[in-house]
Amino acid sequence: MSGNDLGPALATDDDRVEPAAVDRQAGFDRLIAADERLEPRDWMPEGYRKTLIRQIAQHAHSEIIGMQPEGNWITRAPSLRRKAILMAKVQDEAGHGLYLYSAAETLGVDRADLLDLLHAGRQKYSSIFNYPTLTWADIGAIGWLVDGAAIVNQVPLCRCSYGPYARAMVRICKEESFHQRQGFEILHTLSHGTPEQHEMAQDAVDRWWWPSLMMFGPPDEASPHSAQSMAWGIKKHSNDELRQRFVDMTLPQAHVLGLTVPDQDLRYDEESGHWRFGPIDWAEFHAVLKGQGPCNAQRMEHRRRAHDEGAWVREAAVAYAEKQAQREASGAAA
Ligand code: BYC
Repeated sequence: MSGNDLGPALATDDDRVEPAAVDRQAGFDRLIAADERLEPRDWMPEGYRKTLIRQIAQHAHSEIIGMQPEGNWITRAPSLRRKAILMAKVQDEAGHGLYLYSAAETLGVDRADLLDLLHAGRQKYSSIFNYPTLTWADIGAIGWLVDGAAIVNQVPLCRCSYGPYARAMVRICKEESFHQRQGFEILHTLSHGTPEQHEMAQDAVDRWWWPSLMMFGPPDEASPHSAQSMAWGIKKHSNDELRQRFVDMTLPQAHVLGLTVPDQDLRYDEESGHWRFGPIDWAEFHAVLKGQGPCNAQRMEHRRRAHDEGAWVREAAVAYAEKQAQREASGAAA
């Protein structure tokens, strides 16, 4: 007897699952095509979820490791005003880490596990934080260049396809704008101060310029994740596009500061309206990613130690939450 003799084939379990999966994928594709936001309750492909966890976790790790180079200058800030501002900025970075770990947790991961991955060297943080802060002017250069690069990279993320990440970025970007201005103001003061102060500002910019350009990631042709992340609306622009936008935005500001950037090949291209810059040392970038930057070992050692020393705070928080839950349960029972 042939199958046809039985009339329409009976639906199997597989047949029933198949249309639902197709519908879910189609729903996801529609949201992405319409440039709408996905929320944690929405179905999403596993690759999309994993990509977001990778990027948001790396971003969160960068925020908390990023507290170290600046924290290095809190006790040595040149005035009470500068100290208060720097402390507020470093606290903001901790807050950014918290929003981002919370955003990652909406994807079904635990913050504690993400931190374990960072400490085991299995998740990355931004290359930029593996450089030392040698003088007070470095605090200005970080604010102006590093936070400036962060803004250019992160403003488009406010419109990314995953709602919790996009919303976290809105607040982070507002705070980053203030950070960038305070860095600019530090450098402006130094640059227009004594010749020694000017020299110190120039030296800091010379050291932070190229690492800031590397923050945007490898060139487009060597960026394995960009194409898929852009198709999913996680990234809105390519690494090279954002790097160019940063250079175009920053060079007029360097002029106002009275400082230069260390690039012999730099020239303004009238036709395109863009600043053309010289080759980036990608060997240095890859070495830093492999753990061979000037401060990788120090940053990780400090982070692990801070984590271990904070164990009692986490234990106390858990004990307190358990006590509250017990009180509520016994209150409800009474
Ligand atoms: N450093 O295919 P690609 C801040 C990795 S916080 C280290 O282009 P993707 C601040 C990349 O992860 C600043 N690793 O990747 C805080 C990937 O490795 P895996 C942090 C880098 O994800 C405190 C591989 O290279 N900002 O501003 O499409 C104080 C291939 O790259 C870097 C964010 O995290 C790097 N620079 O694009 C002050 C923003 N670049 O995962 C300031 C959010 C690339 O395959 N993240 N890699 O092992 C992004 O926008 C994107 O993840 C990136 C990279 C543009 C960074």
